[in-house]
Amino acid sequence: MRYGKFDDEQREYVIDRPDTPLPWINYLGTDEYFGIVSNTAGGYSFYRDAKLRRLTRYRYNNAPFDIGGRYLYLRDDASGDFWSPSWQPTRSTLDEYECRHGLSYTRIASARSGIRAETLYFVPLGETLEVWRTKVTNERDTAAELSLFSSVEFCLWDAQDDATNFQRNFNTGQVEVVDGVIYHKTEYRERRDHFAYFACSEPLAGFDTQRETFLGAYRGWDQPAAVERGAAFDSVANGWQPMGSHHVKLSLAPGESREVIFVLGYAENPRAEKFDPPGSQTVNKRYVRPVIERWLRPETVAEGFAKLGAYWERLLGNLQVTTPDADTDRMVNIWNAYQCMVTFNMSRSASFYESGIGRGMGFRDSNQDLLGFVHIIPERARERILDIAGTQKETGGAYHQYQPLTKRGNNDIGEGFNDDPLWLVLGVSAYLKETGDLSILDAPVPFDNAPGSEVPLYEHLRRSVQYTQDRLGPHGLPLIGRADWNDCLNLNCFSETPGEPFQTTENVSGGSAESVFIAGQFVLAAKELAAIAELRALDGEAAEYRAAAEKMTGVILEHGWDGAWFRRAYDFHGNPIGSGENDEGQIFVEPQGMCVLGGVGLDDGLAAQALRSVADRLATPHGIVLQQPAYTSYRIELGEISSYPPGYKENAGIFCHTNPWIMIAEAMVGNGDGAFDYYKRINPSAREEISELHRCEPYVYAQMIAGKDAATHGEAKNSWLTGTAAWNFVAITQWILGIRPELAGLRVDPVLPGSWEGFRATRAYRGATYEITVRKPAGSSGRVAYLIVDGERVDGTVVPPAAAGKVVQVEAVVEG
Ligand code: BGC
Ligand code: IFM
Repeated sequence: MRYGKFDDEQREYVIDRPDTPLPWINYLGTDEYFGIVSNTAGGYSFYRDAKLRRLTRYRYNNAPFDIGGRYLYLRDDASGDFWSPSWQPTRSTLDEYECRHGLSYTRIASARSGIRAETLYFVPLGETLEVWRTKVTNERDTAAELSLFSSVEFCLWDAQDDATNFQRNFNTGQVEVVDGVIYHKTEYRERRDHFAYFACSEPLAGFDTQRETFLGAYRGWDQPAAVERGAAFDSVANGWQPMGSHHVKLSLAPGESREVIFVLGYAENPRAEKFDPPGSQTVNKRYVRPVIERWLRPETVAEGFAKLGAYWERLLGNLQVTTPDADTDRMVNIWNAYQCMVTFNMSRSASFYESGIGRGMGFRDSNQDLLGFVHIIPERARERILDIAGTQKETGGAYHQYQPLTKRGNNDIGEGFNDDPLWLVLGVSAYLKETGDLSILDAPVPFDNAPGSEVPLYEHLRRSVQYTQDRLGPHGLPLIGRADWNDCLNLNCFSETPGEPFQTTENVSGGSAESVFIAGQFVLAAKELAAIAELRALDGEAAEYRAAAEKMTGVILEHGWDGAWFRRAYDFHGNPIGSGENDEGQIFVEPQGMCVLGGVGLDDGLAAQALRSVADRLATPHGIVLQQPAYTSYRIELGEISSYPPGYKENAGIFCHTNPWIMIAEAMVGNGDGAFDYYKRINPSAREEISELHRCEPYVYAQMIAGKDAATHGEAKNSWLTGTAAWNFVAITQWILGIRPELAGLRVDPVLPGSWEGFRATRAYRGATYEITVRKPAGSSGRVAYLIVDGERVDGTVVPPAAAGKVVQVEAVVEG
């Protein structure tokens, strides 16, 4: 069953009923000011940092699940009937409803008893504000006297403190209302810097800024007293819960429409003025009034919205494909690319499953996200790499996560995830392959953001690899530390006295447990770094990295191969994990993917054998589960993985992030049908028909789909902020479609499903545009025999970089 449809032409997903199985969300903002918006206008906004600069309040895990947002109320002043045009929060019956989630904007339209309302929400490029443009139309044949109320609940900036520190926060809230603009100025007393504003284009009949006055005691957002009685209270908040609501009266003749614009924004005083003697506690409106006035004008809004459209047109234009498969086309051309950009902006901080206070940027996560957006915004990828690398420690270790505003590690999560440093090598390598910009390697980058500690970025890469080499365990495999990619595989949670649980922070990251996954990742990263070293004419160093990769390959084959698949790890006591010797958790997906990506087992058939084991033991119609058999009870020596019930998350859920590793591995062994089959199993668009089971948005990937051991097999969770986005993008575009940037140029080496007769693509690459046509006889599973580049036959599959501005015609010919 579907809850809407794709409108590929408009690049929108159109939701046609408000009661989706879960809130189906979208993101507003592209730069510094961001918002999350659900299909019923739920969600919140923040400036740069979802934890430290939260503009509006949102209570997660509520009942209903999604309550709190950018709500409007319409009231028929003749009858007293009122409703929410976005359905929530009144949930009154709507005669019509449609939500269109587009690229950084959302449009919610509805009609009830002859009154139509359509609201467009977006954040203009380069501004720190959001616009709500509402058009109300009277479709009756009689005049309508209406009231329109807006509402937002302000968050007192630090979202974590806001949600917990009530003894203080019930006293600090302050607002100011001047000329119809509501200023939220909590914290302004002490800092004189940031504040929020909420403005409306129409003359006001009234306003409210105190939540309990607006709602009325013991009432919720579904029944605000001001709306019910048809008149605001003009309340001014002193403490408690500052909010913003405008009351506008609309008299509409039959057929008449009126456009009302609301602007919610964030402002900072120029730095010099923050330190002026406070004098007045009145917010400094000098800078912000002109901005407000400009954005309350319909022409500014129309122009701003058009610019946003052009921005996305440009970004997505960097890669467009036409294949025989509609699910592939819309994910590659629109939604998967868009999701990659959202992960660039959000990392793992703010979604409907990430509260915006738990995590910020992830060293591991953001480096992987890069793989999905580097071709879209290479200049910002460069900045991001330098930003991430600047948090690395001298040891090569890294803060696992850090706050974007402070660049400091958050939640005391320091080093110890021993895969972290290697992702930097893979991120930088992807950047170099895309851009050819070797200068980044010489960019000075500090350690732990300490001034004066700068070394060239290249040195950070060396330390990343050295970090693994300095931490090898009893079998010569890399020590896992607290965990590797699989956060929940905590193999150093040993028990000193058998049978008695014993766990401290120190021994979680110390200890002798080893990871075959990191070994595979090391082989991959060391080879990539060797190629980079060669570009710097450091041939001796390159040879050392290649030798290290080869040596680690040997260790994997000796201690990491279980007979028919790669083992996962060795625990603290030296017992294998992910082995036929285990009663549960005999085979894990991650090392099958990462070892093959590193090239291990490609020459001797072991890779193909590992992939057969994946197909036999881990694949389900909904995707590939993380491991089997699932752990049926908690095991201290394995840690968090076994805390999940079977079939969920890392305990044998379909952890979608890992699936593209297998797609890539299948492509590497030349199995196009297998790779594409796995791709389709988790492609959200291909799952649209089963939305009642899948439950999450059909336009973006979710982190997890419940595995075969779960009662809800096939149900997705944790949509949007997941490395799944980047890796699926890499799998489909670079390995299945085979358009793969390399240091030497753009490789075109597809591994396609047998039934395809080819495809077409336009790819921007290092300033030139490549018009690519792949021709293949149906039924063949062959590879490209040769390329024709601008009419000339080229042997091999690499197109050398062309001069910037050139349009290059590439034809790739697969023979039968
Ligand atoms: C989750 C993991 C996640 C980790 C992050 C765990 O509780 O289950 O999926 O990666 O937290 O630290
Ligand atoms: O690798 C992690 C990621 O960093 C956060 N989400 C879960 C993954 C697997 O544990």
